[in-house]
Amino acid sequence: MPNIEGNYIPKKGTQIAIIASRFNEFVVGRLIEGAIDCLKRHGVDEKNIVVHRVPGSFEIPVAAKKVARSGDYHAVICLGAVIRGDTPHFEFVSAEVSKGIANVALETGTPVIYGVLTTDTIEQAIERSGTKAGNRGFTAALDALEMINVMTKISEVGRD
Ligand code: INI
Repeated sequence: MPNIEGNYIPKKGTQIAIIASRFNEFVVGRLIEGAIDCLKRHGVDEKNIVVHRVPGSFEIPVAAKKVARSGDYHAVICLGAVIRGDTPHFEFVSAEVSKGIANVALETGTPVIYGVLTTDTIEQAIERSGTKAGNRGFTAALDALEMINVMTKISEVGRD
């Protein structure tokens, strides 16, 4: 029984959209850098990476949906940082962005990657945006490359 699994090797001309919130810019800016660094180092042409900025994580799904529906991109990488404060706002924003991104992926069939940090503290967010716990932007970009490849392979099964 053959296994189907993706690699991280993009085809020439691979087009990637990044949707990133401005809220918590000091964290999200590092996530964007990590994602672009990963994509370029795996062979994606920088001119084929388009960064779209939205106000906060709550706005990511609607922008991701429009971009995914355009058919112009092979994957959409969503980047944001929702950091718990003293109000229930954290719960609402984090629930909506995660449900929203999942819905966009399912509705459009496009790989839409969840690279939104949801942390209790600013320190945890900093740790996950390029310091001691890695950079979630970089790994979200890896997830995008893998999903593009595996979705292509799934489409190709049985065609020859
Ligand atoms: N947006 C975030 O991306 N992260 C947060 O931590 C956050 N908090 O905690 O308030 C946040 N709020 C803004 C929200 O995403 C919307 O932009 C705003 O409510 C307008 O719809």
